[in-house]
Amino acid sequence: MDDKWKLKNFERVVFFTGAGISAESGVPTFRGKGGLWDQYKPEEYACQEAFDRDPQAVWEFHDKRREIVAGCKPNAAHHHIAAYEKEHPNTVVVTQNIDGFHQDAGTQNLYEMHGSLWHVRCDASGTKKENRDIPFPIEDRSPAGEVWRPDIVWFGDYLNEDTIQKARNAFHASDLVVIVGTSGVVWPAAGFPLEAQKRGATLIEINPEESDFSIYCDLCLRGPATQELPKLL
Ligand code: BV8
Repeated sequence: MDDKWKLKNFERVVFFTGAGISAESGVPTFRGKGGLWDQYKPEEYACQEAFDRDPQAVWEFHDKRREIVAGCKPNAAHHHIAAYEKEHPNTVVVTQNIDGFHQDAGTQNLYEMHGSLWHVRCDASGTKKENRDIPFPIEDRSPAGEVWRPDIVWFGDYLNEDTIQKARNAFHASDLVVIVGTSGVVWPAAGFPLEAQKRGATLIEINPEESDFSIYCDLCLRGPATQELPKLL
């Protein structure tokens, strides 16, 4: 690989990550073989209507995901990114993942575009809190007497405005976006790397397979994140 792609040639790097960066930790991705959406329909287990209809079933699905994630840990790719940020404090990580592995690996400048498996919220009382119980104590009620909802951005949910704005500013200020382990099919998150490119940023993709980003990328490293990421360091 040409030396020009190495991170040392860039000033302001954004890592944009999806489920693929946690695949080598043992956490299932969404699409592709064995993907989560193969076994569970998001409209039945991961959307506001399903939660309003049957909060118990939605929490059982998310308890299963908590159990899987709790049995896994960040892999070398998460740790490489956290170590790079220690040396280069203006690095930003924008993730679509909800597993918390970037924080566990030590990443500080992080935006979780789709929320967190370890936070719950009540829209009626406008409150949110961290909770790591497995199973989630669904009998606990919020200050408004409601069942706490996973603080996750489901299909049809609006993303958090403040998070979007801060993430967008980071993309617009970047000169390199490293896209790690995402199919690029979910919007509006998928649009951000392209906005960065329009403003002159270089796009590098790390993914064993083609994604919706591939045709836009300046470089595609076709392999697993733990193998390909070190090539940029
Ligand atoms: C919204 C919850 C406003 C979290 C998820 C514009 C155009 C088209 C559609 C829309 C649009 N705007 C809105 C929509 C609708 C919708 C959408 O994007 N639909 C798509 C599917 C067409 N978007 C929304 O609803 C968003 N809300 O826009 O609000 C609004 C409101 C109402 C009406 C209109 C607009 C909310 C989107 C958030 C949805 N939440 N999940 C969770 O449960 O985890 S989606 C889910 O997909 C996850 O969040 C996940 O993060 C996201 C993206 O998936 P990936 O991370 O990319 O994972 P995937 O499995 O797809 O790919 C893994 C990749 O890794 C693969 O490429 C694989 O090859 C690679 N890989 C595998 N192993 C490795 C690897 N890579 C590296 N190393 C490895 N070892």
